[in-house]
Amino acid sequence: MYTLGHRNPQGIAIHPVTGELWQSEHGPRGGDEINRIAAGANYGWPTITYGIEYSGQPVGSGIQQQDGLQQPVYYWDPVISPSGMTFYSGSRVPEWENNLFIGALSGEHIARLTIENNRVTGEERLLASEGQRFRDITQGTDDALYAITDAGRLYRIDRD
Ligand SMILES: [Ca+2]
Repeated sequence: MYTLGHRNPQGIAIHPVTGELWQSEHGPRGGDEINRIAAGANYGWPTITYGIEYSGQPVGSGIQQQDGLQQPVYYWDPVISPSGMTFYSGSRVPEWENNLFIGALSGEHIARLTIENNRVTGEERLLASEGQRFRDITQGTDDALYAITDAGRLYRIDRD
């Protein structure tokens, strides 16, 4: 086993500069996470979470932090249901360099996260007007991004 304490992992991607593994997962209500993965670490579920049960009750003892358990890099409240994700390492859109792009299912958009020193410094929502559940996203050999939806659509995304 490499890591533990994940709830509902959905996406995985390698940071183009650090080479580290990043991961998305669905939390309970208010607890969707992005995590930076380190071998042997425990990511906390079900002991710590920023979410609550869908019934409105706390999860376990309702704590968000505990020694020895990893904090997420980022979490969403309200949730967006993050799914597949990729870092951008292309040259077509320079301002996207090393940003993290994540498909959102219930959120129905592509989340673009800017990251500095392993912390999220900004979030933009792309294609939010499309009304699509975005399932996965990857970078093409043309340095555009390609995203697929549960409805069977494929989107090509760039900033031309
Ligand atoms: Ca966690």
